[in-house]
Amino acid sequence: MAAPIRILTAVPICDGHDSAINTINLEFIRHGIEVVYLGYHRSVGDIVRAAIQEDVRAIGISSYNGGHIEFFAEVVALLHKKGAADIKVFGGGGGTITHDDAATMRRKGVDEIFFAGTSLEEMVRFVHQRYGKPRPKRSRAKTSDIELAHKLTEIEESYGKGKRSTSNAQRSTSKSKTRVIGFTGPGGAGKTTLIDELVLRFLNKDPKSRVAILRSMATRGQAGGLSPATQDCLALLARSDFDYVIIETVGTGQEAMPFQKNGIVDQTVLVMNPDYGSRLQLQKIVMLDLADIVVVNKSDLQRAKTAHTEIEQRLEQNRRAQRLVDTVAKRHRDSGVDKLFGLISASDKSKRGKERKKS
Ligand code: B12
Repeated sequence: MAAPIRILTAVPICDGHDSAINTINLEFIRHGIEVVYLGYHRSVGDIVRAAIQEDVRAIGISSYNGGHIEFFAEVVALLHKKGAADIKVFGGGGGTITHDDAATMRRKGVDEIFFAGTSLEEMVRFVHQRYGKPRPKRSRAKTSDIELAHKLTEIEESYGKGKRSTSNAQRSTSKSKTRVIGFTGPGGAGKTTLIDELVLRFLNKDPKSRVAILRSMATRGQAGGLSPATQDCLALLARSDFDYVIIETVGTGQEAMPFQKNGIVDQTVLVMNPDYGSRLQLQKIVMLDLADIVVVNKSDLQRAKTAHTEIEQRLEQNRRAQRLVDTVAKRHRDSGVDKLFGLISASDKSKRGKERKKS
């Protein structure tokens, strides 16, 4: 089976019109296109860096607030400068982008601009036809980011061609100095926001530290929250001199235990939303038995105190040294996130200490 087309979409800086792109994203996903949505108010630099790291085929930009001729052209120019000219650019923006503007934009390297009245089917057809062909053989990457991104794609695609998981991946990861931290939990619990806040703290503590985030890789049909290619991708990242690798699963269900079987992570964090229903629901959440740290995020919500007590009682049944932390990840400098960061770095120190003693 051909590998799914992966694209990145975004709305330019100083533009909050995200309603069109949200609809278009959903339609793309419904038609098997993998979409990495970067959000609105995004700079040229952010868009190009993410597109390179995610190794996408194309960038779709939705632009309403003007400046589109310059913005799209800067994206194309930066891609060229970074040696990533094989990533193409297309987009739209209602009546703001005129036909004359679109002609100028095409001359500056934009593949296509869609106007008001275009059907969603037409856009989906365009993406399949223009970006669906296998990539031509790519020349040697100019930067380590591009090289790493290409290798991760190769691994993902080898699984699409029927490759099975290997145990070598795990062995090579366990030898490396890289700490692997796995985040899981139901969709909407705030995993991504929490990871963003933790990464800020890692970088504040040591601006030179290298952090890789394997974030919600498309699972391509595999149940449980992780892509089948995760172990091999992780082994590659561990060999690529990162201090921390953070894996985030897609939103998982009650029976999911994404990290348990293969043992690829050093520490697991279960992120929960206080609104999980009745306390009986907690008995069914397998990760409550397995996680090293359980986080009740959104602890500013009314039900959070009750959730904390109920989860604490549930964890007591396990008689393990599990930790429970309350956070409000959307709040900068949240003391709960500081505490979580402390727990992660403390365990880091103790593990490194043990390794040093062993050697
Ligand atoms: C909805 C809307 C809003 C909503 C946005 C809600 C949201 N979260 O997106 C609200 C009310 C918040 C809003 C606010 C503002 N808006 Co407004 N808004 C619109 C409006 C009415 C519709 C845009 C829209 O979503 N259309 C629906 C989409 C699906 O259809 P479409 O635009 O025709 O797009 C087609 C194609 O272009 C294609 N397409 C679009 N994007 C992409 C991307 C890709 C990748 C692809 C493949 C295709 C594609 O898809 C559609 C297919 O048919 C337009 C007017 C208009 N008619 O365009 C003004 C408009 C864009 N807004 C405008 C302005 C000025 C503002 C404000 C600055 C107003 C103010 N002073 O506060 C603020 C700015 C907000 C901000 N933070 O940026 C101006 C922009 C003028 C300009 N560029 O010079 C417009 C043009 C209205 C006008 N005539 O003055 N706005």
